[in-house]
Amino acid sequence: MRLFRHHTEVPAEARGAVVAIGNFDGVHRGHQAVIADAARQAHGLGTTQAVLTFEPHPREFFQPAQPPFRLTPFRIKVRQLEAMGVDNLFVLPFNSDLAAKSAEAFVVEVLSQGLDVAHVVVGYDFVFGHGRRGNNALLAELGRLHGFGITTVAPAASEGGEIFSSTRVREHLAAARPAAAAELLGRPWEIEGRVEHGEKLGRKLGYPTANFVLHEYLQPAFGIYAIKAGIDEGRETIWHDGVASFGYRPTVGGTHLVFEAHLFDWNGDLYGRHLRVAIIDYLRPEKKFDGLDGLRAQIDADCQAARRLLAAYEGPAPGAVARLPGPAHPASEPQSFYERALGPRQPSRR
Ligand code: RBF
Ligand code: MG
Repeated sequence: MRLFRHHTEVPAEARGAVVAIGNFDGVHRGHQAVIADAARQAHGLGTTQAVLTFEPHPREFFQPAQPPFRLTPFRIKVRQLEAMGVDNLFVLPFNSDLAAKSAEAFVVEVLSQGLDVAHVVVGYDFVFGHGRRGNNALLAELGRLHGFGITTVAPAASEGGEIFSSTRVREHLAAARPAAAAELLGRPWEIEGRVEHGEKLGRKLGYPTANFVLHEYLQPAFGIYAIKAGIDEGRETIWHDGVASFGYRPTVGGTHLVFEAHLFDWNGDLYGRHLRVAIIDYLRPEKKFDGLDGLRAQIDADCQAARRLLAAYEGPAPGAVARLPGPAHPASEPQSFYERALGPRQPSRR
């Protein structure tokens, strides 16, 4: 996959693609259907497929003060799309220039002149252009004018009858329903990052934890979770069962929010390592105990409960990727644009 951060001077081999457009936060099963449709049509037309998205998320641009809400921060989204087998990814900077572009200017300058799109695929609720005034009907009309077609992918629902939607996934996570979120995403929701130094109190408790800063990630419900933690081992991610706590740690008089994970059957030092934490199940809200003994006994019970739940888990695998239809796409060349732009690729294929 090649990553472009601009829509001008696009090389000939990346022009004329079938392009899926959207914010695609979460890259959930609805997004996957839109992108797969683009891949299928590209294959039929004998051209490349591409994804066009925006960074920051337009909502982050318009409402910078609102609490973090991202399901997939930029590099996580890039990795997911690359693992699916996307040919070309256009990530346009969402700035005042882009925000000021009318729907018509967006179609002419970006889609027609910039990318010379063969066809565009969008979700049913796609809106674009200044003031969000462009919708699918306008896109189709402008497409006719500029010589490309539009496919609007209808809303699709999970086996449980729930429409795939980023907002729905966020609601599930905020309401302590990680399994429901995973059903919409097609994989458990993940947080990943570099492990920070903690207070070392966990070690005294007998439960050393790896601490994370969530940065722009959505904050899930406070409480205790059963997790699978992914450690990068060369080209592979190895998943270990564990538990995590997200909250203020009232028992130890915590003053700030901490996300910390304890891995079963692991006794190495995780500090400074890159860790993925797939959130599988919710165990309970956090509580204030009278002392460390009460807390330790509760954590013992949490670990037992988590081991049972994780052993019986039958939902989508952590890090699951829905490969796109069509010809198999080679992984990026070493030192690709992707790696130059984002740093070394994290191995992600299962
Ligand atoms: N801290 C609390 O104050 N209340 C809790 O209910 C609580 N539950 C936890 C459950 C697990 C499985 C883990 C790993 C930690 C929990 N903690 C809780 C956080 C604990 O206080 C913390 O790990 C140590 O203070 C070290 O940072
Ligand atoms: Mg810790």
